[in-house]
Amino acid sequence: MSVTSVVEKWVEEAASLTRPSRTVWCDGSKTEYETLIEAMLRDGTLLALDSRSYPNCYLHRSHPQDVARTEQLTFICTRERDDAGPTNNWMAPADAKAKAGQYLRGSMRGRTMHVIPYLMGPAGSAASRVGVMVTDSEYVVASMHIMTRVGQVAIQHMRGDADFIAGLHSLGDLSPDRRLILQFPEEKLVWSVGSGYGGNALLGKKCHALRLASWQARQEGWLAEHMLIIGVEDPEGRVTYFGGAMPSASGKTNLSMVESRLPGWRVWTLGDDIAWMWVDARGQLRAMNPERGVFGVAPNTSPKTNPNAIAMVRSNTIFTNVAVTPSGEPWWEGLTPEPPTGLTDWQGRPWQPSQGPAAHPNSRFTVLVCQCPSIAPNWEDPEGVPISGLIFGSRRTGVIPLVFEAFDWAHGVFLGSAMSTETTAAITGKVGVVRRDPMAMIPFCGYNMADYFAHWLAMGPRLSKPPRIFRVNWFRRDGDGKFLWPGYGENVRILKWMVERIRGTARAEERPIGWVPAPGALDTSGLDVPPSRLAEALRSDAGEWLKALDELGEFYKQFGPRLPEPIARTFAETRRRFGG
Ligand code: OXD
Ligand code: MN
Repeated sequence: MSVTSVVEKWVEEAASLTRPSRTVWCDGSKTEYETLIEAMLRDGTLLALDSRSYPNCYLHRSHPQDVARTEQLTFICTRERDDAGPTNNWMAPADAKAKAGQYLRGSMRGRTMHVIPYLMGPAGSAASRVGVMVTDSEYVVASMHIMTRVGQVAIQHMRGDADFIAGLHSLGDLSPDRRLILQFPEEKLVWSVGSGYGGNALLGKKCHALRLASWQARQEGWLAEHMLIIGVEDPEGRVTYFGGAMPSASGKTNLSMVESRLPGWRVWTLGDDIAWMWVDARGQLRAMNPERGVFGVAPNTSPKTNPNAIAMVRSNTIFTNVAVTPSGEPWWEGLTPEPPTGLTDWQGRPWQPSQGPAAHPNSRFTVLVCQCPSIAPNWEDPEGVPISGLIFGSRRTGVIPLVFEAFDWAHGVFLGSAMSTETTAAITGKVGVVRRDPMAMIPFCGYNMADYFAHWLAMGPRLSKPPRIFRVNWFRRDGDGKFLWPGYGENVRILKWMVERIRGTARAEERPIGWVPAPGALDTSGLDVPPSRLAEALRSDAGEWLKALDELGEFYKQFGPRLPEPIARTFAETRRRFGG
């Protein structure tokens, strides 16, 4: 493989720190993938699943203390603390390297260091970016094959000798006590040690395509977002494209491949987790998915909640931490109404229902996105797709209505900045605790969040027709704890209203929080949701909102004068509209 001298030098430096016994350059070929799989089947890193019902599917069991992203061990390492901002963990670059250097020194002794040149984004796109990561984990190499475009194609897209994000990954001893996920945006560098799991270890994903890309995007005038990309097709065949930000494990993958319950309407999948967006020469916002695969949450994925995902994972899939049936099929909670008998749990032990879930709540599938039956034919268009609407969604039992629309771009940015959500198993820590998560980017914004809001605001005037911004909450419950809205395939009804708003045909009522569907404006034909229940799902209660705004005000305080004035102003206006 021909690479630039800067890449070579960096790989040599990584090797002199970690001391592998050999270095292998990955070419991204099918043969390479198959050789890795064979090696992992031999040493027990992977187990083959039933080859008739799940051809070329494998199970990986991670270390029981390494099952989710560890945000408390994730740092932004900028020279100035304020550049990381109050919502990120920060470490001075020299201190971070000294600390992680202890864990990385000699960590690959007796092992192979794989060098993975990878491309984020489709071949031929000016928006695609290159990374070169090294790792001592075969599981990571195989996963990177699925999640990114590996090999010479990456090197070909470098715009200069040093135009790449460098990523150093080593499993270390997998102990959380010696684990660090370090981003150095000023050096275009990631160091990750002590974890082999998902977003901690597949460096193209959260570390590169979100944390470092968001930093680069700010410098270069584009956006790197924790967003799905979908195309919504109406019965006349017209497609409207949306980006949608939702926190981890909050239905983003489900919405990205939703099977429509409305006759004549369909949803095309372009991406399920990350969107890179830019303004084209005509002032149109465009988006592309930098990833090539899906690293999706398995529990609660079923033929009812996400039939396309179920079809997608029937072949060529690496499952992580799911349970297995006696015939060697993967299983997780929610896949079937009742668990099959004789399950082996995610740690390889015979499972009893009294022992808690058989699959880990953050168990995953890793698979090429093009295997999804709803994949859009143009999902790899180098020019991206034109975005007409942006959706901010979070998981809230109360307060936040099912759907409403921002008054304008700045108000939409305010709504994004105001997002809070109930935590899930995608990160270690307590599940179900409300935390602030602006634009679903709290774990992924690589710089000061106040500057991030300012960057979003500054995009507005550059757009000739700014996308409409919508806020959704599928998770609102009634007084008995029951969901007010059926969700899943029925969410297409909400998408239809959005498309009609964009076209100027859907009716809405003005409320203090924005435009809410007018009675009868949401298509509920054939759906058993009485108008009173829908009204309850769409309600915004002044008392609840004023309390929520007080909490938001506390959150904003930490940014001091760095909080952009339009955000502070919109916040004050919203309070006033509620009579506060
Ligand atoms: C993910 C996450 O894996 O957000 O996508 O945790
Ligand atoms: Mn995600």
